[in-house]
Amino acid sequence: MFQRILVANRGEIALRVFRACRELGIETVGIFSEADRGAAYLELADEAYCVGPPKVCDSYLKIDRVISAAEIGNVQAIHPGYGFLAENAHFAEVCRSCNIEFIGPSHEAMALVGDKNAARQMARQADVPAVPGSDGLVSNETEALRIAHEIGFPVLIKAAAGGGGRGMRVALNDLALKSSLQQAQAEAGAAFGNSEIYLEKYIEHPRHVEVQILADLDGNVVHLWERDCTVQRRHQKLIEESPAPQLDGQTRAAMCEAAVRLVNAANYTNAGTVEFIVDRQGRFYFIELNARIQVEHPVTEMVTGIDLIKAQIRVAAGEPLPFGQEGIQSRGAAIECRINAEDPTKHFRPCPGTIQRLIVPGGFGVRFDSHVHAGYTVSPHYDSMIGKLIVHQPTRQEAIDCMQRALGELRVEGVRTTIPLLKEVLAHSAFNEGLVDTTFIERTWP
Ligand code: MV4
Repeated sequence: MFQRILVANRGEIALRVFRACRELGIETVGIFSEADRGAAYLELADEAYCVGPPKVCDSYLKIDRVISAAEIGNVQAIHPGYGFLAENAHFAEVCRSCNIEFIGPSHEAMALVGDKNAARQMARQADVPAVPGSDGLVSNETEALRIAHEIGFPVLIKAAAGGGGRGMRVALNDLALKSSLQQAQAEAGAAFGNSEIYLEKYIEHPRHVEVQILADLDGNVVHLWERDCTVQRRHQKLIEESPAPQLDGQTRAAMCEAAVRLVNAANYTNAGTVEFIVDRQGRFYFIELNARIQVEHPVTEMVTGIDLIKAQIRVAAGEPLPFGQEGIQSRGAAIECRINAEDPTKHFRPCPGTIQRLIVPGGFGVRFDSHVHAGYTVSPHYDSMIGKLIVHQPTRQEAIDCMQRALGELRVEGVRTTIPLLKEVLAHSAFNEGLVDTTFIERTWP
């Protein structure tokens, strides 16, 4: 097992990894930018090094500085968290070349699943349902029009190097497809340095359901059931839950088994999330494989009782998974609300500033993962999430009631937050009936 781990991240996920390491008896090295110097959560690391000025491109994303901190800190492994360098295959490769374990998949598997077209091809080979669409990349108009007529409009043009909602354009007819094609290729080239695109049938008003996976270095792959992340705005998730409401047992089992097949086919190891969309007829389609631990991992931890961060560290240290598939039961219902320092009345404009007063809820089945405290200044340099409120109860209704009670207790004074909107969503009949789709927020709160 590792003696020391560097956590190449900040905020609540850095704190989450510090905590898991402390419990495993592993020392931790933190990194911080000038904007995070002195932040309270860094005190929970054994030591911490400054990697640069506030801007992420000059600090948290500077591979040479992160590696230097790892060398100075004399660590055996690096946990990347999510975002930042978590899905940067080059960073994972640099770690390996410096004899530092990267706590995540191999850089080969990361690069493979990072190519959304290659991942789609692999899904089809692994008999995982993919959205009807092109059989590989599409380069010219003629080909695109032929495929569009085969699958029917509307179609989605997707960038192979995109993902997470980036590099996607909907085309409703031939004319739109012709003009969107060039624009999509140009945008993808500019944004990702890779203008390759592919086509998919646009599944309208889908639900967004993802399956948590863990795979060790001995070829054991298990799923830890699903999370429904449909309540989101502009690809920013607001509420996540498990089990997914309105998903019948057969579909759930088929989706989880498909996720395991795909992870096996990709030779993927450590934690990952296989993302699907579900259409209104209840059919599910593979979309992409996220090669990182996700913000919403606590939802799965609550219903399965498994600490995913500890599991990641153990797998990276070469330990076999301590459980088989039959040992992973999902119990009760868990919901997570992301608490962002944003103003819902001003188009979710980020609201940096100093938290004057913080009152955190508690009680049976309530968890609050956050790095903030009274006096903490929310920086404008980083994303606006200041914490995650998670509840776990025997049933979904009790979880909703518990979340409403906990949101009622949560006080964040000094910055505007998404708490008022979250309360409204949880009170909405469509949410209570589990009948929302990915356009719910934009449609209901235009
Ligand atoms: C789709 C889709 C509908 N049809 N693909 C969004 C980001 C990435 N995770 C994949 N995503 C989607 N891919 C096809 N063929 C719907 C989504 C989608 C979505 C799209 C627009 C607005 C919000 C969305 C939220 C989740 C998924």
